[in-house]
Amino acid sequence: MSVAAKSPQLPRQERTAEPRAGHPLAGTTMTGADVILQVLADEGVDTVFGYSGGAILPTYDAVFRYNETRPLNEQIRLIVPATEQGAGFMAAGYARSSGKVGVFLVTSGPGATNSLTPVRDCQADSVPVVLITGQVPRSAIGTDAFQEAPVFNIMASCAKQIFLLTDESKIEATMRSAFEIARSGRPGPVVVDIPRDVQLAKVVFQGSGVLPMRGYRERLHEIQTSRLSAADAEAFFRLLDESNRPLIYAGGGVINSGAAPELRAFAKRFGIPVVTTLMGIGAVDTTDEISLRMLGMHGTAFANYAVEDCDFLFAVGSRFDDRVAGKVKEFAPGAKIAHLDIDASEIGKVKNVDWSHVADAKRGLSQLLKAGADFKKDFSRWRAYVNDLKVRHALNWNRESNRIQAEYALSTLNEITRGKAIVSTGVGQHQMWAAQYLDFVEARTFLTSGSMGTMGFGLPAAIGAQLANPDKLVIDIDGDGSIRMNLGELETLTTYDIPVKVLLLNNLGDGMVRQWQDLFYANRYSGSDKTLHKKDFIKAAEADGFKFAKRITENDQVRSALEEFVSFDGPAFLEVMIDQSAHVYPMVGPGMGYKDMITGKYIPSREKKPISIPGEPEEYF
Ligand SMILES: Cc1ncc(C[n+]2csc(CCOP(=O)(O)OP(=O)(O)O)c2C)c(N)n1
Ligand SMILES: [Mg+2]
Repeated sequence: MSVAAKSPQLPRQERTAEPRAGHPLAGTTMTGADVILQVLADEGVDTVFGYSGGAILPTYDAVFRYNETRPLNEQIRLIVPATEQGAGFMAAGYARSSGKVGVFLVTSGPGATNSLTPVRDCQADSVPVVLITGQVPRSAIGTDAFQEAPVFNIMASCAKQIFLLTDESKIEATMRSAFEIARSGRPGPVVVDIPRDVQLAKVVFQGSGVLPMRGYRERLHEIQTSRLSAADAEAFFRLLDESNRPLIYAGGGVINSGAAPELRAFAKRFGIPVVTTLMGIGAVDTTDEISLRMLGMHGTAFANYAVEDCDFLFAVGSRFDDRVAGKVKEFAPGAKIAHLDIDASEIGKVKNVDWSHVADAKRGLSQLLKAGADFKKDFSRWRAYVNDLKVRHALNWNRESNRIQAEYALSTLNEITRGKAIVSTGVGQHQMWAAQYLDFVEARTFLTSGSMGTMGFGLPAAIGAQLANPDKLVIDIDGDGSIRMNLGELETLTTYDIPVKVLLLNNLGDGMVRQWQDLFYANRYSGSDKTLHKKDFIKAAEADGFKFAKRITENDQVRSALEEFVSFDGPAFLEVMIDQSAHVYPMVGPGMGYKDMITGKYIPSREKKPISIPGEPEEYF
């Protein structure tokens, strides 16, 4: 019998990650695998995503035994995906939507290598996860043993930290430290590689203790206690005072540090409009007047014009990446720049700045709010100006076509969900349209693979998010190419009866690739057209046990189908056949400045631009 709860929606006990004084099990002798489980329990883990195999079997057995003696609401729920990549993205979706550390547990060799993509994805987007990989026994390491892979070497270049646990007496401290490292500072993935015989070894459980890691903790302490000097505070408010057109550019760091309330308070207090990165979506309520939505390659025209026009740009938890500042010299050309970030190595990495402060966004913004208590300057003319930009250059699409436009489907969905749903996405046009057309009232409600841009992220991430948020509406907005990559996870949804809603925007191909081929490769659709592909997604969903699986092809079906889909009690699958030839606009071409942004046919541009982007594209995706 599986220990995976058939009904994962049962209320879970609130678990805390507080270190315990006098652990009840301290002094007990147990196997390494039991120690792993006990640390997971102590860390407040309620769900583990994972796939079993020889080298991790002792730990899977420990999961079974741990749960066997406990009531359902105290068990560590085990969710078995179709592939380890799925498990990793489920853990990531769990972590991104809840702020808690996501955990996945896989076997050696192929289990570990299948986990690499989510590990790199979590590192690139600063997502806290712990991956436990089984390894071949110590005596076999380096012999090309069955299912051996050099996990340490592979993961070392992709994870925030990797441990190869060769000493059973360090299992407990290493596991606790893995959680500490994953969630502290700039969050990220930590991999613990544990040989099979180490899992089986007997050790005495201590009930507390972490690895020394002096340097790491000292750096952390410095950041956690960093002060904003009077001189730095004064310099910041001098820049703000000299400015007439200030703008906040908020990134994923705001979400990660739980600083959305502080950012909102800061923006309101000083009356400064906010643009966010893809990762920063939800840092401010997108329906708020202060929000100019997303900037960058497919940002709103009004956000990008505001960046062009601002004279002071305050970057918070954002890093001037190439999807935002494709042409660094031309990014925010007229602005003085201030940068608040937890990671000192991000300051000045891409763009020289006039002011900087290393702190987590929550702390840094609180410090600035306090320091600026007496600051007074009226930016209402600038706000009126950007509000005008919003009206003049509003998002818009082809409303004449009789083919369904993704923008129409998403706007209609937005009218139904009103920014309250948790949304995950694949990667491609549908991802950008979701970022543009959906509202997000709260932080941690838009889950997307930002930096890596990993197709296949959406479906497993939605599963993880739903398990972390059983009472919320969770929607995976996916593309036909992206969903194919982890289509096996449809069955995971129905197996565990997880009520995720899967909205497939099917344009019969890799739309974003096609868009670039239209713009830069003279419409040569090399490898991107899937018109002749045979997949019947509805049959696939039905075969996997979906009770709601529908396809729509006409505009007049959109609203009622979406309403039915969203309110369906249980997993639901809706395929919307959308216009294959549509492009995402606005678009700032790769390596281009915002002044070269093209807004397409339906969004008014303030400059006359050629319809296509001249110059050689760079291979970015
Ligand atoms: C794993 C992976 N392989 C390749 C790519 C390159 N890529 C970016 S978008 C895209 C097309 C995505 O197609 P689909 O999911 O159907 O989304 P659409 O653009 O059609 O909305 C591709 C192939 C990627 N981002 N990730
Ligand atoms: Mg597609």
